Amino acid sequence: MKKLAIAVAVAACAFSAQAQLSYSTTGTYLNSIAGNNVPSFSTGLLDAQISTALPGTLSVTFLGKEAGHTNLFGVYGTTTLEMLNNIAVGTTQQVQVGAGALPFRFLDQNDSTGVPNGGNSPSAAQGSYVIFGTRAQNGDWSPLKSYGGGTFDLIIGFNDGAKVDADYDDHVLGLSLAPVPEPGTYAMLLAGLAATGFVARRRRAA
Ligand SMILES: [Ca+2]
Ligand SMILES: [Ca+2]
Ligand SMILES: [Ca+2]
Repeated sequence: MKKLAIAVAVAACAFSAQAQLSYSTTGTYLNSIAGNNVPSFSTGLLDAQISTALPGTLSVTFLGKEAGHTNLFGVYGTTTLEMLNNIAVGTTQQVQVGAGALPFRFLDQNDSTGVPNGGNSPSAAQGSYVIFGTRAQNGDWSPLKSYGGGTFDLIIGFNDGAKVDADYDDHVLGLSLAPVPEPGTYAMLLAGLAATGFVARRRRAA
């Protein structure tokens, strides 16, 4: 019974270890983002593709904006989420997504400037987003996880189509994924448990 408990714990750990959103490093690192007010982060990875190894529930939290334009963050997964930048800070909504690249896009509703996940804006300024991060002394870059009392897998910010700045604070969001096991994952977990039980019984019999 002890071995069974250990097997379950190991399986659960292996599962939760995959519970984060990942990002490609093919985007452009911005080492100084001028005028970012919400939040006052200065380093970001531009237009990197965000993905997940597992399907699950994506939680999207609105962290704020400094923008005259109305911007929309949409996720078009198994279900749909559309969040504007004129709602109460701290609002969290959820959407179901499959495995792979997150099917999201930002859209500036005033001038129809926008960007999909991993889209590279030719201007690298208007209509693009960053993943906020920090740079260690050895040069390693890592994404920021917390802001405003919340903890997230990734924090992203959109620079909308207003051609006055590149501050990436026009629609700021915290993203977190809670994976939902696929039927195949349950089957593998059950098969593993059955095998563990079989070995335990044989040992007792011997
Ligand atoms: Ca600003
Ligand atoms: Ca702004
Ligand atoms: Ca801006």
